[in-house]
Amino acid sequence: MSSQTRKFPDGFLWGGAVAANQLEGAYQEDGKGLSTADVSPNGIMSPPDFSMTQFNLYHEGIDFYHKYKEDIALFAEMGFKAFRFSIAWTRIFPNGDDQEPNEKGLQFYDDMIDELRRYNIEPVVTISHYEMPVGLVKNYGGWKNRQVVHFYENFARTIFTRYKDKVRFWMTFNEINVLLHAPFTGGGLLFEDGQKNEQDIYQAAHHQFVASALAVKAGHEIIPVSQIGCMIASMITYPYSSRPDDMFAALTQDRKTLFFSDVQSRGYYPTYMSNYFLENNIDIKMENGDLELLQENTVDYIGFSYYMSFVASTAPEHEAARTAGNLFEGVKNPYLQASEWGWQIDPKGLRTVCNQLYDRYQKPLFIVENGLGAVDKVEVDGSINDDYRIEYLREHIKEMKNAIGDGVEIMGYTSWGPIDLVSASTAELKKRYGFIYVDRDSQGQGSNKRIKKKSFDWYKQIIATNGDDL
Ligand code: BGP
Repeated sequence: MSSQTRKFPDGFLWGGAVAANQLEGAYQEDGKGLSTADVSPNGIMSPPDFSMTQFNLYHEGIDFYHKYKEDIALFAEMGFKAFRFSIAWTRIFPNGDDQEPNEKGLQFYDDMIDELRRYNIEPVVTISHYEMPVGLVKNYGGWKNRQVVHFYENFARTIFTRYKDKVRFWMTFNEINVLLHAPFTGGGLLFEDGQKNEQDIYQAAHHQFVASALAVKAGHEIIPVSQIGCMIASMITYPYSSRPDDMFAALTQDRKTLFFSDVQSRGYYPTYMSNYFLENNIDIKMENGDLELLQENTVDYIGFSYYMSFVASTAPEHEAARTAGNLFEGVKNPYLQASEWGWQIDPKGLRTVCNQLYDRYQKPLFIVENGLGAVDKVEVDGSINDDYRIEYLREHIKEMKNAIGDGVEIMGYTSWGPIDLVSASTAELKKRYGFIYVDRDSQGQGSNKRIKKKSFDWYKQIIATNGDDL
């Protein structure tokens, strides 16, 4: 492949990505209401604690709410072109169904966005990232209730209108497909018997599709230059062997993910899913006009996160291993190493995913999360030598570059957690992703001081050379 085709385009959006609930803290300040993250002390895969008796690190985050100027200055020093963050719904509508937005919440993001723009950093906003007002869970039952669509649309319209001159890039829901795996975090869903119930999950998904389409419609009206994307957690699945049954199992597993981007990007329910609903007695209630709305308001780009790949096997001896390893389920891939948390490291998988998504949708891709969660050690001299993180990122960026060489259109790359923040799956600060270390532990102890890791200068150099100097 010639180096001419393997080049990052001018204007490529290099940067980092975060979520409000994982770094802001200040969970009750300036009129903010309680969000689902505020009642999830053990992370996205665990049940909530509405009594709030347990210590919850999300309440404090890394205090970005007060320290954002200092942190953004560090991102600017690295040369960030883009910064992806979410707007906490509960700062704007504390209970979700409030008549008027909370001015102080709106002002916070105004100030934060202005700070980014001062450094020419493009804000990329996720409207909903793994949280919703607890009021919408308690009083409406979360996303299985159609009324929540209206509250979300109102929230989206409010922020489009407020930030219309400052924000072009938007995303409707973070990792929308994670609703299947973490229904409380993804959809505010609770099940009486504690057992996941697909009827409620897919009904909630339909409501989110409608809400997403309404947001795309409103966003395009209010901000004609806006680009509004979907965001999926990509979970590419390999067949364990060349047995045809394994191949089909991998295809079936992939469809659980791609279903979400299929609806948001192609604008209709794929037949494989409609048939699945029929066969499993899942009855999705739709309103007149829903299908037209989905069809007419598809997303402009495909945003996705990529951390690892998965394996499907139909061999009985692998059944036992299904829950081990990766975050959700899957068989161990004998060809791959894994992170300390069992996430299987697979840079080449990123190239494959890019090709797969681009073949399928023919829309620009935006890699909005990628990174290595690891335990970092502060040396006696205060340095943090995270060579393992550099290695992980370098290999992934190389494969992203190869995908560009394959002809895939990629808009940008925002690595996950450019500054250490609270982990979504563990609710701790042990699993770190940052180029910037935060002196704070999982109990919330520490000076909160920011320290540059070795990867800080490395990433700075990547951006300065637009990915030439890998
Ligand atoms: C994604 C989420 C993020 C983030 C990341 C890393 O699924 O969108 O919110 O946290 O994964 O996961 P973790 O923090 O569990 O290591």
